[in-house]
Amino acid sequence: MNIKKDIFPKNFLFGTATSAYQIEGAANEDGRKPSIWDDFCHQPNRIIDGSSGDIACDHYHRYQEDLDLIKTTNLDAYRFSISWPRVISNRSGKINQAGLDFYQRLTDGLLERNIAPYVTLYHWDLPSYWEEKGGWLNRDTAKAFQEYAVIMAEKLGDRIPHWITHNEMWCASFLSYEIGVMAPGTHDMAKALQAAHNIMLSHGLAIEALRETRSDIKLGIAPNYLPSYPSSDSEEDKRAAHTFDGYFNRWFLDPLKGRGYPQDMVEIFGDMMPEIQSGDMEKMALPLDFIGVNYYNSNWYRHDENGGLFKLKKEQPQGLWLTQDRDVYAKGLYDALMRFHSEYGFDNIYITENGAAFEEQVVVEQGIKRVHDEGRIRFFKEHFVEAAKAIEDGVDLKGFFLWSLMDNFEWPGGYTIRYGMNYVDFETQERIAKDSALWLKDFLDS
Ligand code: IFM
Repeated sequence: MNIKKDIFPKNFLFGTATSAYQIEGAANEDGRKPSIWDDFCHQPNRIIDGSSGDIACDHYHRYQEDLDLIKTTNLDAYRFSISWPRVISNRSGKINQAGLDFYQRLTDGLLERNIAPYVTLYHWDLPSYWEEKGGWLNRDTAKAFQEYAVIMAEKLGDRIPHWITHNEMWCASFLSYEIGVMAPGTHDMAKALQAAHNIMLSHGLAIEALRETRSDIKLGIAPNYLPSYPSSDSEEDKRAAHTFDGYFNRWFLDPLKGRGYPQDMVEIFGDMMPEIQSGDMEKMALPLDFIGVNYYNSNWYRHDENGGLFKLKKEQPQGLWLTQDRDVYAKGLYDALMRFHSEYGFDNIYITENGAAFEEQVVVEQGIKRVHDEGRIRFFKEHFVEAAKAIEDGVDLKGFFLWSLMDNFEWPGGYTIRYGMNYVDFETQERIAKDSALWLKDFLDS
Protein backbone atom coordinates (compact mmCIF):
# COMPACT_ATOMS: atom_id res chain seq x y z
CA MET A 1 0.00 0.00 0.00
CA ASN A 2 1.36 3.39 -1.00
CA ILE A 3 -0.03 6.41 0.84
CA LYS A 4 0.76 10.11 0.82
CA LYS A 5 0.46 12.74 3.48
CA ASP A 6 -2.21 14.55 1.48
CA ILE A 7 -4.82 12.04 2.70
CA PHE A 8 -4.73 14.28 5.81
CA PRO A 9 -5.76 17.93 6.03
CA LYS A 10 -3.06 20.59 5.62
CA ASN A 11 -2.52 21.51 9.26
CA PHE A 12 -2.80 18.01 10.59
CA LEU A 13 -0.22 17.42 13.32
CA PHE A 14 2.09 14.41 13.42
CA GLY A 15 3.94 13.65 16.60
CA THR A 16 5.49 10.95 18.68
CA ALA A 17 5.03 10.11 22.35
CA THR A 18 6.97 8.77 25.33
CA SER A 19 6.64 8.77 29.11
CA ALA A 20 9.07 9.74 31.85
CA TYR A 21 9.60 6.44 33.63
CA GLN A 22 9.93 4.55 30.37
CA ILE A 23 12.80 6.64 28.98
CA GLU A 24 14.43 9.04 31.45
CA GLY A 25 16.53 6.83 33.72
CA ALA A 26 18.58 8.94 36.18
CA ALA A 27 16.36 7.46 38.86
CA ASN A 28 18.54 8.61 41.73
CA GLU A 29 19.89 11.84 40.34
CA ASP A 30 19.38 15.51 41.09
CA GLY A 31 17.00 14.90 43.97
CA ARG A 32 14.45 12.68 42.21
CA LYS A 33 12.41 10.70 44.73
CA PRO A 34 11.22 7.11 44.19
CA SER A 35 7.90 6.34 42.52
CA ILE A 36 5.64 3.30 42.81
CA TRP A 37 7.30 2.00 39.64
CA ASP A 38 10.78 2.09 41.19
CA ASP A 39 9.41 0.12 44.13
CA PHE A 40 7.45 -2.30 41.96
CA CYS A 41 10.36 -3.09 39.64
CA HIS A 42 12.61 -3.85 42.57
CA GLN A 43 10.21 -6.51 43.86
CA PRO A 44 10.89 -10.07 42.60
CA ASN A 45 9.00 -11.45 39.59
CA ARG A 46 7.21 -8.26 38.64
CA ILE A 47 9.09 -7.50 35.41
CA ILE A 48 9.71 -10.25 32.87
CA ASP A 49 13.45 -9.59 32.48
CA GLY A 50 13.98 -8.39 36.05
CA SER A 51 14.74 -4.89 34.77
CA SER A 52 13.64 -1.43 35.85
CA GLY A 53 13.59 2.15 34.59
CA ASP A 54 16.70 3.01 36.62
CA ILE A 55 18.65 3.76 33.44
CA ALA A 56 16.09 3.13 30.68
CA CYS A 57 17.11 5.17 27.58
CA ASP A 58 19.19 7.54 29.70
CA HIS A 59 17.10 10.27 28.10
CA TYR A 60 17.71 12.53 31.11
CA HIS A 61 21.28 12.95 29.83
CA ARG A 62 20.71 12.34 26.11
CA TYR A 63 17.57 14.39 25.53
CA GLN A 64 19.26 16.70 23.00
CA GLU A 65 20.15 13.77 20.77
CA ASP A 66 16.60 12.42 21.18
CA LEU A 67 15.05 15.75 20.22
CA ASP A 68 17.22 15.67 17.10
CA LEU A 69 15.68 12.31 16.22
CA ILE A 70 12.21 13.87 16.36
CA LYS A 71 13.36 16.72 14.17
CA THR A 72 15.08 14.58 11.55
CA THR A 73 11.92 12.48 11.24
CA ASN A 74 10.03 15.66 10.23
CA LEU A 75 7.58 15.35 13.12
CA ASP A 76 5.69 18.45 14.26
CA ALA A 77 5.05 17.57 17.90
CA TYR A 78 6.30 15.62 20.89
CA ARG A 79 4.20 14.29 23.76
CA PHE A 80 6.22 13.58 26.91
CA SER A 81 5.31 13.18 30.54
CA ILE A 82 6.60 14.86 33.67
CA SER A 83 7.82 12.68 36.49
CA TRP A 84 5.97 13.96 39.57
CA PRO A 85 8.62 12.57 41.99
CA ARG A 86 11.36 14.32 40.02
CA VAL A 87 9.84 17.75 40.43
CA ILE A 88 8.10 17.59 43.82
CA SER A 89 10.15 16.29 46.74
CA ASN A 90 7.64 15.60 49.46
CA ARG A 91 4.02 15.61 50.59
CA SER A 92 4.26 19.30 51.48
CA GLY A 93 4.83 20.12 47.81
CA LYS A 94 8.49 21.21 48.00
CA ILE A 95 9.76 21.93 44.49
CA ASN A 96 12.92 20.14 43.37
CA GLN A 97 14.53 22.85 41.27
CA ALA A 98 17.02 20.52 39.56
CA GLY A 99 14.20 18.27 38.40
CA LEU A 100 12.17 21.20 37.17
CA ASP A 101 15.21 22.53 35.31
CA PHE A 102 15.31 19.34 33.27
CA TYR A 103 11.79 19.96 31.93
CA GLN A 104 12.67 23.60 31.29
CA ARG A 105 15.65 22.49 29.20
CA LEU A 106 13.58 19.85 27.43
CA THR A 107 10.83 22.32 26.57
CA ASP A 108 13.31 24.91 25.37
CA GLY A 109 15.02 22.25 23.27
CA LEU A 110 11.71 21.44 21.60
CA LEU A 111 10.84 25.07 20.93
CA GLU A 112 14.31 25.77 19.49
CA ARG A 113 13.66 22.95 17.02
CA ASN A 114 10.14 24.16 16.29
CA ILE A 115 8.55 21.02 17.71
CA ALA A 116 5.27 21.58 19.58
CA PRO A 117 5.35 20.25 23.16
CA TYR A 118 2.35 18.30 24.51
CA VAL A 119 2.77 17.39 28.14
CA THR A 120 1.20 14.66 30.26
CA LEU A 121 1.14 15.22 34.01
CA TYR A 122 0.62 11.63 35.07
CA HIS A 123 1.87 8.57 33.25
CA TRP A 124 1.75 6.20 36.24
CA ASP A 125 4.80 7.18 38.32
CA LEU A 126 3.11 8.16 41.57
CA PRO A 127 5.61 9.37 44.18
CA SER A 128 6.22 6.68 46.80
CA TYR A 129 5.72 9.29 49.52
CA TRP A 130 2.05 9.35 48.45
CA GLU A 131 1.82 5.57 48.15
CA GLU A 132 2.90 5.42 51.81
CA LYS A 133 -0.35 7.25 52.60
CA GLY A 134 -2.52 4.94 50.50
CA GLY A 135 -1.72 6.24 47.02
CA TRP A 136 -4.75 6.53 44.74
CA LEU A 137 -6.94 4.91 47.40
CA ASN A 138 -6.59 8.11 49.41
CA ARG A 139 -8.47 11.24 48.30
CA ASP A 140 -5.58 13.36 49.54
CA THR A 141 -3.58 12.10 46.55
CA ALA A 142 -6.14 13.73 44.25
CA LYS A 143 -5.70 17.03 46.04
CA ALA A 144 -1.92 16.66 45.87
CA PHE A 145 -2.14 16.01 42.12
CA GLN A 146 -4.06 19.25 41.74
CA GLU A 147 -1.32 21.17 43.56
CA TYR A 148 1.42 19.53 41.49
CA ALA A 149 -0.49 20.35 38.28
CA VAL A 150 -0.75 24.01 39.25
CA ILE A 151 2.94 24.28 40.05
CA MET A 152 3.83 22.80 36.67
CA ALA A 153 1.51 25.15 34.80
CA GLU A 154 2.99 28.11 36.67
CA LYS A 155 6.51 27.08 35.74
CA LEU A 156 6.01 25.79 32.19
CA GLY A 157 2.63 27.09 31.05
CA ASP A 158 4.20 30.03 29.24
CA ARG A 159 5.88 27.62 26.81
CA ILE A 160 3.65 24.54 26.75
CA PRO A 161 0.20 25.17 25.28
CA HIS A 162 -1.28 21.63 25.56
CA TRP A 163 -1.68 19.83 28.88
CA ILE A 164 -2.96 16.29 29.43
CA THR A 165 -3.87 15.39 33.00
CA HIS A 166 -3.82 11.59 32.89
CA ASN A 167 -2.65 8.88 30.56
CA GLU A 168 -4.78 5.71 30.36
CA MET A 169 -6.79 5.83 33.56
CA TRP A 170 -7.92 2.20 33.08
CA CYS A 171 -4.28 1.07 33.35
CA ALA A 172 -3.55 3.26 36.35
CA SER A 173 -6.55 1.78 38.18
CA PHE A 174 -7.85 -1.61 36.99
CA LEU A 175 -4.62 -2.96 35.50
CA SER A 176 -2.73 -1.81 38.59
CA TYR A 177 -5.14 -2.56 41.45
CA GLU A 178 -7.42 -5.33 40.11
CA ILE A 179 -5.33 -7.29 37.59
CA GLY A 180 -2.16 -6.41 39.49
CA VAL A 181 0.40 -6.50 36.69
CA MET A 182 1.27 -2.85 37.14
CA ALA A 183 2.27 -0.85 40.20
CA PRO A 184 1.24 -1.07 42.97
CA GLY A 185 0.19 -4.60 41.97
CA THR A 186 -2.86 -5.57 44.04
CA HIS A 187 -5.72 -7.93 43.07
CA ASP A 188 -8.82 -6.24 44.35
CA MET A 189 -11.71 -4.90 42.27
CA ALA A 190 -13.01 -2.61 45.02
CA LYS A 191 -9.59 -1.00 45.31
CA ALA A 192 -9.43 -0.58 41.54
CA LEU A 193 -12.78 1.19 41.56
CA GLN A 194 -11.69 3.49 44.38
CA ALA A 195 -8.40 4.25 42.61
CA ALA A 196 -10.23 4.94 39.34
CA HIS A 197 -12.60 7.31 41.16
CA ASN A 198 -9.80 9.24 42.85
CA ILE A 199 -7.81 9.44 39.62
CA MET A 200 -10.84 10.86 37.78
CA LEU A 201 -11.45 13.21 40.70
CA SER A 202 -7.84 14.37 40.53
CA HIS A 203 -8.37 15.06 36.84
CA GLY A 204 -11.38 17.25 37.62
CA LEU A 205 -9.60 19.07 40.44
CA ALA A 206 -6.63 19.72 38.17
CA ILE A 207 -8.81 21.01 35.33
CA GLU A 208 -10.57 23.38 37.71
CA ALA A 209 -7.34 24.77 39.16
CA LEU A 210 -5.42 24.90 35.88
CA ARG A 211 -8.15 27.03 34.30
CA GLU A 212 -7.68 29.55 37.09
CA THR A 213 -3.89 29.39 36.90
CA ARG A 214 -3.64 30.00 33.15
CA SER A 215 -6.59 30.74 30.94
CA ASP A 216 -4.42 30.38 27.82
CA ILE A 217 -3.46 26.70 28.03
CA LYS A 218 -5.48 23.89 26.44
CA LEU A 219 -6.53 21.05 28.70
CA GLY A 220 -7.30 17.44 27.92
CA ILE A 221 -6.98 13.81 29.02
CA ALA A 222 -5.80 10.65 27.25
CA PRO A 223 -7.89 7.54 27.97
CA ASN A 224 -7.03 4.22 26.36
CA TYR A 225 -9.92 2.96 24.29
CA LEU A 226 -10.51 -0.71 23.53
CA PRO A 227 -13.33 -1.42 21.07
CA SER A 228 -15.35 -4.35 22.34
CA TYR A 229 -17.28 -6.30 19.69
CA PRO A 230 -19.68 -9.21 20.14
CA SER A 231 -18.47 -12.58 18.84
CA SER A 232 -21.87 -13.21 17.23
CA ASP A 233 -25.18 -11.45 16.65
CA SER A 234 -26.78 -13.14 19.65
CA GLU A 235 -28.28 -10.86 22.29
CA GLU A 236 -26.19 -12.57 24.96
CA ASP A 237 -22.92 -11.90 23.14
CA LYS A 238 -23.94 -8.31 22.47
CA ARG A 239 -24.59 -7.87 26.17
CA ALA A 240 -21.18 -9.40 26.99
CA ALA A 241 -19.42 -6.96 24.67
CA HIS A 242 -21.44 -4.07 26.11
CA THR A 243 -20.44 -5.07 29.63
CA PHE A 244 -16.74 -5.15 28.77
CA ASP A 245 -17.18 -1.78 27.10
CA GLY A 246 -18.73 -0.51 30.35
CA TYR A 247 -15.78 -1.70 32.38
CA PHE A 248 -13.06 -0.42 30.06
CA ASN A 249 -14.45 2.53 28.12
CA ARG A 250 -17.75 3.86 29.43
CA TRP A 251 -16.50 3.82 33.04
CA PHE A 252 -14.26 6.75 32.15
CA LEU A 253 -15.90 8.36 29.12
CA ASP A 254 -19.40 8.69 30.60
CA PRO A 255 -18.23 10.70 33.66
CA LEU A 256 -16.14 12.94 31.42
CA LYS A 257 -19.32 13.81 29.55
CA GLY A 258 -21.38 14.38 32.72
CA ARG A 259 -23.30 11.12 32.41
CA GLY A 260 -22.08 9.70 35.72
CA TYR A 261 -21.04 6.09 36.08
CA PRO A 262 -22.89 3.73 33.70
CA GLN A 263 -25.86 2.26 35.57
CA ASP A 264 -25.47 -1.29 34.19
CA MET A 265 -21.94 -1.38 35.62
CA VAL A 266 -22.95 0.19 38.93
CA GLU A 267 -25.37 -2.73 39.32
CA ILE A 268 -22.69 -5.29 38.51
CA PHE A 269 -20.16 -3.72 40.88
CA GLY A 270 -22.73 -3.54 43.71
CA ASP A 271 -21.12 -3.03 47.10
CA MET A 272 -17.67 -2.71 45.55
CA MET A 273 -18.63 0.78 44.34
CA PRO A 274 -16.21 3.50 45.50
CA GLU A 275 -16.91 6.25 47.98
CA ILE A 276 -18.31 9.16 45.97
CA GLN A 277 -18.66 12.55 47.64
CA SER A 278 -21.07 15.23 46.59
CA GLY A 279 -19.64 17.30 43.75
CA ASP A 280 -17.17 14.64 42.57
CA MET A 281 -19.02 13.73 39.38
CA GLU A 282 -19.46 17.42 38.46
CA LYS A 283 -15.71 17.96 38.73
CA MET A 284 -14.99 15.00 36.45
CA ALA A 285 -17.29 16.52 33.85
CA LEU A 286 -15.65 19.94 33.64
CA PRO A 287 -15.31 20.94 29.99
CA LEU A 288 -12.13 20.00 28.14
CA ASP A 289 -10.41 21.72 25.23
CA PHE A 290 -9.38 18.46 23.58
CA ILE A 291 -9.48 14.72 24.12
CA GLY A 292 -6.89 12.04 23.44
CA VAL A 293 -7.50 8.48 22.28
CA ASN A 294 -4.84 5.83 22.84
CA TYR A 295 -5.66 3.00 20.46
CA TYR A 296 -3.75 -0.25 19.92
CA ASN A 297 -6.14 -3.16 19.40
CA SER A 298 -9.70 -4.46 19.69
CA ASN A 299 -11.36 -7.32 21.55
CA TRP A 300 -14.33 -9.62 20.84
CA TYR A 301 -16.48 -11.18 23.56
CA ARG A 302 -19.03 -13.90 23.95
CA HIS A 303 -21.32 -14.66 26.84
CA ASP A 304 -19.99 -17.25 29.27
CA GLU A 305 -21.96 -18.23 32.38
CA ASN A 306 -18.65 -19.17 34.05
CA GLY A 307 -16.89 -16.03 32.92
CA GLY A 308 -16.48 -14.34 36.29
CA LEU A 309 -18.11 -11.11 37.41
CA PHE A 310 -18.88 -9.99 33.86
CA LYS A 311 -19.90 -13.45 32.56
CA LEU A 312 -17.93 -13.25 29.37
CA LYS A 313 -15.04 -14.76 27.47
CA LYS A 314 -12.68 -13.10 25.04
CA GLU A 315 -12.77 -14.74 21.61
CA GLN A 316 -10.76 -13.11 18.82
CA PRO A 317 -11.78 -13.71 15.20
CA GLN A 318 -9.55 -15.57 12.76
CA GLY A 319 -7.30 -13.62 10.46
CA LEU A 320 -5.98 -10.75 12.59
CA TRP A 321 -2.29 -10.23 12.05
CA LEU A 322 0.03 -10.16 15.04
CA THR A 323 2.65 -7.91 16.56
CA GLN A 324 4.90 -8.96 19.43
CA ASP A 325 2.24 -8.41 22.09
CA ARG A 326 -1.08 -7.58 20.42
CA ASP A 327 -3.26 -8.45 17.44
CA VAL A 328 -4.03 -5.82 14.84
CA TYR A 329 -7.40 -4.44 13.77
CA ALA A 330 -6.90 -1.01 12.26
CA LYS A 331 -10.61 -0.47 11.65
CA GLY A 332 -10.99 -0.38 15.43
CA LEU A 333 -9.30 3.01 15.31
CA TYR A 334 -11.91 4.30 12.87
CA ASP A 335 -14.70 2.91 15.08
CA ALA A 336 -13.14 4.51 18.16
CA LEU A 337 -12.90 7.91 16.51
CA MET A 338 -16.45 7.71 15.15
CA ARG A 339 -17.77 6.88 18.59
CA PHE A 340 -15.89 9.73 20.28
CA HIS A 341 -17.37 12.02 17.64
CA SER A 342 -20.95 10.75 17.29
CA GLU A 343 -21.91 9.18 20.58
CA TYR A 344 -19.83 11.35 22.91
CA GLY A 345 -19.76 14.52 20.87
CA PHE A 346 -16.06 15.17 21.39
CA ASP A 347 -14.28 17.57 19.09
CA ASN A 348 -10.58 18.49 18.98
CA ILE A 349 -9.61 14.85 19.11
CA TYR A 350 -5.99 13.64 19.03
CA ILE A 351 -4.75 10.10 18.69
CA THR A 352 -2.39 10.42 21.64
CA GLU A 353 -0.89 6.93 21.19
CA ASN A 354 -0.85 4.26 18.51
CA GLY A 355 1.98 1.92 17.62
CA ALA A 356 3.28 -1.62 17.52
CA ALA A 357 6.07 -3.79 18.92
CA PHE A 358 8.13 -6.38 17.06
CA GLU A 359 11.08 -8.63 17.79
CA GLU A 360 13.88 -6.91 15.93
CA GLN A 361 17.47 -7.44 14.87
CA VAL A 362 20.10 -4.93 13.87
CA VAL A 363 21.81 -5.85 10.60
CA VAL A 364 24.86 -4.20 9.10
CA GLU A 365 24.57 -3.44 5.38
CA GLN A 366 27.39 -1.69 3.55
CA GLY A 367 28.73 -0.59 6.88
CA ILE A 368 25.42 0.93 8.01
CA LYS A 369 23.31 -0.41 10.89
CA ARG A 370 19.71 -1.04 9.85
CA VAL A 371 16.55 -2.44 11.41
CA HIS A 372 14.05 -3.72 8.87
CA ASP A 373 10.72 -3.30 10.66
CA GLU A 374 8.27 -3.78 7.76
CA GLY A 375 5.57 -4.77 10.25
CA ARG A 376 5.65 -1.33 11.87
CA ILE A 377 5.45 0.43 8.51
CA ARG A 378 2.43 -1.69 7.60
CA PHE A 379 0.89 -0.87 11.01
CA PHE A 380 1.45 2.89 10.58
CA LYS A 381 -0.02 2.88 7.08
CA GLU A 382 -3.11 0.87 8.00
CA HIS A 383 -3.87 3.17 10.94
CA PHE A 384 -3.18 6.36 9.00
CA VAL A 385 -5.71 5.26 6.39
CA GLU A 386 -8.38 4.64 9.04
CA ALA A 387 -7.69 7.98 10.73
CA ALA A 388 -7.96 9.79 7.40
CA LYS A 389 -11.27 8.01 6.69
CA ALA A 390 -12.63 9.14 10.04
CA ILE A 391 -11.74 12.75 9.19
CA GLU A 392 -13.54 12.39 5.87
CA ASP A 393 -16.56 11.10 7.78
CA GLY A 394 -16.70 14.16 10.00
CA VAL A 395 -14.40 13.49 12.97
CA ASP A 396 -12.60 16.59 14.22
CA LEU A 397 -9.22 14.85 14.44
CA LYS A 398 -6.34 17.25 14.92
CA GLY A 399 -3.27 15.09 15.29
CA PHE A 400 -1.68 11.67 15.50
CA PHE A 401 1.05 10.74 18.02
CA LEU A 402 2.93 7.53 17.31
CA TRP A 403 4.09 5.36 20.17
CA SER A 404 6.98 5.56 20.46
CA LEU A 405 9.98 7.70 19.62
CA MET A 406 12.35 4.94 20.66
CA ASP A 407 12.43 1.51 22.28
CA ASN A 408 11.96 1.87 25.99
CA PHE A 409 10.97 0.24 29.26
CA GLU A 410 7.71 -1.51 28.41
CA TRP A 411 6.40 -1.93 31.97
CA PRO A 412 6.00 -5.64 32.95
CA GLY A 413 7.56 -6.49 29.56
CA GLY A 414 10.79 -4.74 30.57
CA TYR A 415 13.13 -4.26 27.61
CA THR A 416 11.92 -7.36 25.76
CA ILE A 417 9.15 -5.52 23.89
CA ARG A 418 10.25 -2.83 21.45
CA TYR A 419 7.77 -0.14 20.46
CA GLY A 420 10.25 2.40 19.07
CA MET A 421 10.61 3.79 15.60
CA ASN A 422 14.23 4.21 16.71
CA TYR A 423 16.12 1.19 17.98
CA VAL A 424 17.93 1.54 21.30
CA ASP A 425 20.92 -0.63 22.12
CA PHE A 426 20.50 -0.69 25.88
CA GLU A 427 24.15 -1.74 26.41
CA THR A 428 25.64 1.27 24.62
CA GLN A 429 22.60 3.61 24.44
CA GLU A 430 23.15 3.93 20.70
CA ARG A 431 20.02 4.95 18.77
CA ILE A 432 19.49 3.52 15.27
CA ALA A 433 16.70 4.80 13.03
CA LYS A 434 14.55 1.83 12.02
CA ASP A 435 13.10 1.59 8.52
CA SER A 436 9.78 2.84 9.95
CA ALA A 437 11.38 6.12 11.08
CA LEU A 438 12.96 6.52 7.64
CA TRP A 439 9.63 5.74 5.97
CA LEU A 440 7.86 8.24 8.22
CA LYS A 441 10.41 10.94 7.48
CA ASP A 442 9.73 10.55 3.72
CA PHE A 443 5.98 10.29 4.22
CA LEU A 444 5.94 13.54 6.19
CA ASP A 445 8.03 15.16 3.53
CA SER A 446 5.75 13.95 0.72
O1 IFM B 1 4.15 1.69 26.56
C1 IFM B 1 2.79 1.83 26.73
C2 IFM B 1 2.44 3.22 27.23
O2 IFM B 1 3.11 3.54 28.39
C3 IFM B 1 0.97 3.34 27.48
N1 IFM B 1 0.20 2.90 26.36
C4 IFM B 1 0.55 1.64 25.74
C5 IFM B 1 2.04 1.61 25.45
C6 IFM B 1 2.42 0.29 24.74
O3 IFM B 1 2.01 -0.80 25.47
